Amino acid sequence: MTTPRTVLLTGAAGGLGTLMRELLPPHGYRLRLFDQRPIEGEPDAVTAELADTEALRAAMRGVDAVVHLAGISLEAPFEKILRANVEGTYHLYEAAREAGVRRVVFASSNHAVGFTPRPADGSAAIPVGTPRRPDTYYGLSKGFGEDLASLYWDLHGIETVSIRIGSCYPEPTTVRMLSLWLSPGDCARLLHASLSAPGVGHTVVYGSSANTRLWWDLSSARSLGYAPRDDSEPYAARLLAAEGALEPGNPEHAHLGGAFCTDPPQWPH
Ligand code: NAI
Ligand code: 15L
Repeated sequence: MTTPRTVLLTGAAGGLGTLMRELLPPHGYRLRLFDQRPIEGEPDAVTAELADTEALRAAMRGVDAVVHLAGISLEAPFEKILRANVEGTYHLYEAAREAGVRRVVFASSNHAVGFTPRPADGSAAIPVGTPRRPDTYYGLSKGFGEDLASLYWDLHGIETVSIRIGSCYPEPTTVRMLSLWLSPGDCARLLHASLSAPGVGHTVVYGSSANTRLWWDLSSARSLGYAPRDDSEPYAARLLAAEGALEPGNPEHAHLGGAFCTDPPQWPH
């Protein structure tokens, strides 16, 4: 597959979408933007819900690949998750199939495996093949997205890289994030690798920077050509002084998904 040039970026108005609108074009991509919310200063952006199949079909025309970030990104009532993340991702893949788009990058999440016990210091990193243990309906919907991607590869030959993103923000803001942080620059590098690597079929990868305190195995991401440049360690002393170390007896610290396993943050809308 040649490197795609025109990429449909769904969820372009969101936190990650806003960062990637700036950081993906330098890797050689022209972006078509899609979100249910309008984007200031972007008159050509498509403002529509994923449920609007006509708008999705139109947005997909002439596109080489899709980066699918749109959806509910926290916990929400099951019916809302069903509409945005389950049905919405299905509509996205159907529109891609109809338009002949051959590559999707799907924003999965650490919450697809959120109830996986946090590895103790010095123990082996969590492999990408670890059984899914969703911590929320939100995490469950990410597992569905991964399986949908697998189905569309086997049935229709659409390739997907499903990235189980850790925490992608300009800086890590909690001790947990020291292990899961994906810097925005590394996120753009991982998206580029996922868009341009040949023959990915359906590949699941973990998405984080080269953190000293990494909990999971980045080898499947590296096999796509991803070479992370950042490490959360420079933030460690300040965050540990403010919060203290993670405690094995604290339920919020016991699993990969952190507070999503105990008191998940709710989608506000
Ligand atoms: P966000 O909540 O800031 O952005 C999501 C965007 O999707 C919003 O602009 C929203 O308007 C749009 N959206 C939601 N439902 C929609 C629908 N039905 N139709 C059209 N647009 C819809 O989330 P963020 O942080 O930017 O995350 C982007 C993606 O990455 C999400 O899928 C999230 O689950 C995933 N992710 C993000 C992580 C992070 O650290 N930011 C970690 C793991 C996964
Ligand atoms: C996610 O999947 C969420 O979308 C994001 O808001 C963060 O909470 C992130 O996981 C995390 O686990 O830090």
